Amino acid sequence: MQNLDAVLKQHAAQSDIDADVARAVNGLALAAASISKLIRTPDSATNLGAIKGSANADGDDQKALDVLADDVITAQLHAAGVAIYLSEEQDTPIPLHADGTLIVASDPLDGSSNIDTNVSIGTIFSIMLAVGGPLQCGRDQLAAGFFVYGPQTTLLLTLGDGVLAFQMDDDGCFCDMGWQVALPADTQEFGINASNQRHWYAPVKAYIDACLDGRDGELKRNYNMRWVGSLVADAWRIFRRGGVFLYPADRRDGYSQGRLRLVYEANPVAMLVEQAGGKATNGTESILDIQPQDLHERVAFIFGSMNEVDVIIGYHS
Ligand code: FDP
Repeated sequence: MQNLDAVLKQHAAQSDIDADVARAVNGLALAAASISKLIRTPDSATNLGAIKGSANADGDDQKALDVLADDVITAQLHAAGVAIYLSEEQDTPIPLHADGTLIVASDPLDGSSNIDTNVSIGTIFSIMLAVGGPLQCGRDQLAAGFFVYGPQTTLLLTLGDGVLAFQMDDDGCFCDMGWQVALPADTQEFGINASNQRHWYAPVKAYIDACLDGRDGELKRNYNMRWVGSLVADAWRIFRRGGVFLYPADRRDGYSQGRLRLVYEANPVAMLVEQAGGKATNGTESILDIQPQDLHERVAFIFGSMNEVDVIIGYHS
């Protein structure tokens, strides 16, 4: 059992690029410790869920904590020598160091609509080589992960060879959680925002109908449903005990490619999923094989236990 510092030290010894990756991950861990502290500190004068008045690049309302988290991450990535920062909160790439070797993409505060509700929220990140430019396939990621600010502050991390789980202690140190992160291939648990049912396209509607039919339906087994409404919280549960997550494309205006963002939400989660033995798709194509055309583009996102994702892909073909 090793804490994050030891893992990063070993990684850094492998090559110059790995050393830069280790510095970037360390910077993100420092940022996460600060964000976690901000969230936990009682301060009636600071309403972290207050709308800041402007919408972000994607048209979502920016909350005070979105902006604070983005500032903290920018500062840490600058200190870590990163070349370019891609953020959900910024319209365009932020150049940090012309001679840096890495790009870091991040959703600084995922689950913003849950800030005021004391429900788990998080920070998602993806690390790529700077030479590839901002729009790279997820397959090219060097490392990826997400922090969850919940009852525990945690980190799921892949450096390209499996997935590690850490929990932050009171000193801001990320300690190995002592479990093997491996997604069970089978599951009978799905997560989807069912209020959008009337907008879904036929494949997703048919799959969820079959789940709800339970043992009497064509899938011939009973299902349970869980939906937190924070991607990081739903993903953490799925890494822990299996399941599938669906945020599909639907007929609503602005949802023709789903809701979640490819570059800094779906790609990092998909890399973790594949590294843990699961599968991530838009229904027809592997998330990690999609070539992004735009920094803030959305993607239909389905991931989780391999065999169940294959069932959902079957409904799309
Ligand atoms: P949020 O808008 O609160 O930041 O990333 C966007 C996200 O949350 C995900 O964390 C979450 O899974 C999804 O949106 C929830 O969307 P719905 O409210 O449409 O269900």
